[in-house]
Amino acid sequence: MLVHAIENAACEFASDVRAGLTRPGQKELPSKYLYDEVGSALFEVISHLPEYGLTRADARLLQRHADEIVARLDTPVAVAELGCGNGKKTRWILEALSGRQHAFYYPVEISRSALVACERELSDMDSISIVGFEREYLDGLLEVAAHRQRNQHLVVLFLGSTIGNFDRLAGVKFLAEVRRILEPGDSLLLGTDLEKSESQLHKAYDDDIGVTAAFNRNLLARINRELDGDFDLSQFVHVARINPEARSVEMHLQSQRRQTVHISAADLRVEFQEGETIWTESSHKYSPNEVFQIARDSGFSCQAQWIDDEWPFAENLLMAE
Ligand code: AVJ
Repeated sequence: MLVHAIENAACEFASDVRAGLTRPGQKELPSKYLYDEVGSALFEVISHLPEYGLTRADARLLQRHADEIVARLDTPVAVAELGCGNGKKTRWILEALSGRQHAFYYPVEISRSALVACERELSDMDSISIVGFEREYLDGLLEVAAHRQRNQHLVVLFLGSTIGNFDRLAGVKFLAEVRRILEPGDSLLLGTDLEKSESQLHKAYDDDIGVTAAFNRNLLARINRELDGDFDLSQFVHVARINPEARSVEMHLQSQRRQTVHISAADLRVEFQEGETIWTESSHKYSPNEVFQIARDSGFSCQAQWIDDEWPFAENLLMAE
């Protein structure tokens, strides 16, 4: 059974890689594949870099305002989290909640290593029961909702500005799908990284010691490891590009010369021109007001917003209408 599931996952990775690298025009790879065991560990390091203040701002806001956030939730409430990472930031919310009630916490995470780390990190909290789901976000949330007890509310945590990986339209569509799984009175705590200067953004996504570059290039190494590829890593460099129209930062991997790459398990042979890139991730940035509009467009209303005073980042509490 387990072997079967793993084979399917490899197969999906292979078909997504094939689709992304054979597209006409801009080649691309889905950013969710950045987070294998190595990638998750590298992201953890990124979150400690002085240039990348996003994760620390998120954690600061949760620590400072946890009581106020929790006081605004209808009770009794169960907590679901989309993409829990290592679980450290979530502790503040769970601690504030555990003063009021025993609570269930349902992390939904595609990275098994992150899920295990999160469960371990939070296992000391006596009044919290943890049930993890190794699933895609919406599949996991559907299961959480199916386990819901009568008159129990749900609060969904979607932290760290993961929403920014979607382009704006797809982000609203995604939140609308989350909304459809919820009931009126449920809530969504949404972390959004805010607009900042181009130089600050550029440094955040192309740090001096090259951790973000390693994080990005690990995707090619992962293809080599898992799909029997022959990417020559010395011939691809990390590029962070500001996209002013989209108000996003894009990560690309740029081919340093004309070359051909073979990926056996995807039955694929790909040609790269000199200077051609693979687009691996977008991180959209938001204005504080825009979040209120996004909330309305997806069937929520934004009840409260907290903004960090060191790094422009907002925690937004949305209520399902
Ligand atoms: C975890 C998706 C929020 O977009 O800022 C960090 C990932 N990429 N550095 C982000 C990331 C490059 C991060 N998110």
